[in-house]
Amino acid sequence: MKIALIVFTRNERKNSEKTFPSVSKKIVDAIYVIDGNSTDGTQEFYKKRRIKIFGQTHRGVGGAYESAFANTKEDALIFWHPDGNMSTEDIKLFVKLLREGKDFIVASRMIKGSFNEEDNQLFKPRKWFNIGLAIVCNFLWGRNGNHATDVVQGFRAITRKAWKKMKIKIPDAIAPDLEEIIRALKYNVQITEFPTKEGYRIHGNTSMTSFKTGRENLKILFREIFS
Ligand SMILES: Nc1nc2c(ncn2[C@@H]2O[C@H](COP(=O)(O)OP(=O)(O)OP(=O)(O)O)[C@@H](O)[C@H]2O)c(=O)[nH]1
Ligand SMILES: [Mg+2]
Repeated sequence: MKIALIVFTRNERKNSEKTFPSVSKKIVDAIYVIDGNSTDGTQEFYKKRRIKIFGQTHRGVGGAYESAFANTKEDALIFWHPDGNMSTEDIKLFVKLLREGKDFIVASRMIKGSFNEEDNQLFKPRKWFNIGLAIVCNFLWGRNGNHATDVVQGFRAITRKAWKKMKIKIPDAIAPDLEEIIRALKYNVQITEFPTKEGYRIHGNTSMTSFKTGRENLKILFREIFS
């Protein structure tokens, strides 16, 4: 089985300088960047390191997923963001689980042994919203023990075979992570989770406000309920 690491970037040069050096290059067969028109030298950073970069035809992070599956040939893709949120150590765990035959793996920030960026706060609106989404999804579509605890986490690995089963042509620009989880539950793609410790974004701001992302996640949820 060939495995590729996919790095999603939009203006992540400064963060990439800090996080990318600790990615172990030998444990995957290839590394690709899907870049959403960065203007801060992100592309130059990866070009210098001989990493192949692809653009995207469709908008947002959803467009980045589409581009990743359309432009690569590897049997499984591990998705990683260089902004500081995602541990580089955990990439090894994804590789191990893929080699064991798992189809869809998520690094959960919601289970024992994990850490969510809001865990140090008393009020955790994003976390609570995500817990609510997970409860609804598992209730509506969880079958044969298949379920997810972190339905909006982008740190995940998906095999090409599973991707085809999920029947997503062009993923939603803003809420593709939830969309993929729902389709996996609907079409019986087994989800495997392990606990991860979420880091804080190092430089820059999120490309999506919580409100906008929350609203889009609800839109996807209702679309999937009524389709
Ligand atoms: N290819 C591509 N990457 C994107 C796009 N928008 C955001 N990204 C990248 O996707 C990853 C996730 O976006 P973030 O802005 O970090 O979203 P987030 O993790 O919810 O927000 P933070 O909590 O601020 O980290 C980052 O590595 C971004 O650089 C896009 O349109 N295309
Ligand atoms: Mg992030």
